[in-house]
Amino acid sequence: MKLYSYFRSSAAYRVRIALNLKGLPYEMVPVHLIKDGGQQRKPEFVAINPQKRVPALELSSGEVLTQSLAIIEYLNDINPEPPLLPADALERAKVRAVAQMIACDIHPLNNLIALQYLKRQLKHEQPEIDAWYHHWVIDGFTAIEAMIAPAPYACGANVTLADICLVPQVYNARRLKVPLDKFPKIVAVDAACLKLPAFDKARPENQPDAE
Ligand SMILES: N[C@@H](CCC(=O)N[C@@H](CS)C(=O)NCC(=O)O)C(=O)O
Repeated sequence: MKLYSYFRSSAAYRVRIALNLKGLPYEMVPVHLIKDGGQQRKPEFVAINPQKRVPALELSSGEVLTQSLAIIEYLNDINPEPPLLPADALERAKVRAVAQMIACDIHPLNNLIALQYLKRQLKHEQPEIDAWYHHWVIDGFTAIEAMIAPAPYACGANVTLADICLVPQVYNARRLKVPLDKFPKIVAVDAACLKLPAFDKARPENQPDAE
């Protein structure tokens, strides 16, 4: 399999964690989201993912999957061990809720393309953009903090899709200097996850394209 990735992309980071947890080997194809006006906009990459975003996962069949949550659920379906979602339907819905709070509610407001639009098209100043970023992370993290009980992972004793989404979002928040002191549970889950080799190996700074 080939993973089209960018070291700082939190959506690609999620898929790297899942591939590592499943012990699946993959070839990394870096797509630099800034250099050359964004390599995701080059025709070669648009042919792979018309949405011009990473991650994209090319399977050995040549089929390409996009959208980190869809990719991770596919990997979980075809390689059930270790499970990334609980067997119980109620618990599974709770895990998906945390994952979607990050992937659907926080991340889209804060990802590169949204921040670039605020700056380039809407002409906002950097302090306003930083305030926007902080606002949506704090808003989302406040809700997640109330919903999780580290044990030691976000939804219990096993790593789930919730942790896979949370750790990259915490990385992102730290990089943009969001204060995390009001989120001790989130910080504890992040620390527990990063002790695992699958998470550690997926860290942005451990990627071949890291700068
Ligand atoms: N919902 C998508 C989000 C993918 C996404 O937005 N990726 C960002 C990087 S984290 C990207 O490629 N952005 C391209 C750009 O900013 O031009 C997923 O979960 O895969």
